[in-house]
Amino acid sequence: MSEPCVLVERKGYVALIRLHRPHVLNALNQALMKQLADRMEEMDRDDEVRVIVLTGSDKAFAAGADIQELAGMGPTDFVTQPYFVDWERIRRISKPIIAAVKGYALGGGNELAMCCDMIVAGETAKFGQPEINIGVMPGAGGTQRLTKAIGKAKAMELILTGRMITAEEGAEWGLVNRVVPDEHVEGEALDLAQDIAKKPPVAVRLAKQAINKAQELTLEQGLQFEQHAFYLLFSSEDQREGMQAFIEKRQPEFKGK
Ligand code: CO8
Repeated sequence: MSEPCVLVERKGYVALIRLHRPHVLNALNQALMKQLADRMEEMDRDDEVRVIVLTGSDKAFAAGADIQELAGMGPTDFVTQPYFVDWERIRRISKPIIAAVKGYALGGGNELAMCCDMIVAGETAKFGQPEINIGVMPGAGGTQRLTKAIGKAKAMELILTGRMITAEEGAEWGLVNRVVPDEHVEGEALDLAQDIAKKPPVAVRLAKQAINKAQELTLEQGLQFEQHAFYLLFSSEDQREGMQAFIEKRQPEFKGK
């Protein structure tokens, strides 16, 4: 069995997943990505988990793909192994995922943070796509997600120069939701997660899906998806509970049904 490079803790309805390859700044090798996708799918199926927080260490969320592993690969290895399948599994997780980033989020590390739905960053965190410096370019969504997050001009600059940006710049540019002192990153991400965990879980999952559709579909298709998801929620107990609680002037208690 491969070494555990992903650790999981439960905090009520929140699962905290920690990347754990500290000797290489959490470089993302295939074993780590498979473990991460396995754990995330388990959490996605578990009714006792409503939100996932993904974090790394103080020094690095993740410093990118494992360059030692990449250096030995040929083009067909990406197909035969297959290298990107676990990224696709993570993209399909339906519960909200919050990245809690301290230290470096570079290359595949930044791409992984961008696979998450929100990013809480420490004030000394650094984000970037430095692949250009090692003769390649982003391969796990960097050119697409970064461009959607911060726009073409800034994405060009970051990807073509490989320069890192601070958490503050990331927040100004729309990549990062919140910047907090480093020691509060995990706490802040967990508070945000606990807040979302109190909301009706089915509505949360459908809202996540609908927001992601805004990145992929035309406005007309996106509006149609949104309306169908909205109608569907009227078959849920949580819709009745939410509206009844409002009318009775009490706090709702959502069950995820
Ligand atoms: N891969 C493998 N090992 C790494 C990586 C990495 N990406 N990053 C750091 N390490 C290792 C170092 O080799 C070093 O090991 P050792 O102690 O055995 O020499 C250890 O981690 C500590 O690193 P440093 O001594 O370099 O620490 P510094 O504080 O001096 O520097 C940096 C930190 C700036 C983060 C530096 O380590 C660095 O530049 N790392 C590489 C960053 C990078 O280029 N990332 C992009 C990689 S390519 C990529 O992500 C492609 C994505 C597309 C596919 C995604 C699939 C997963």
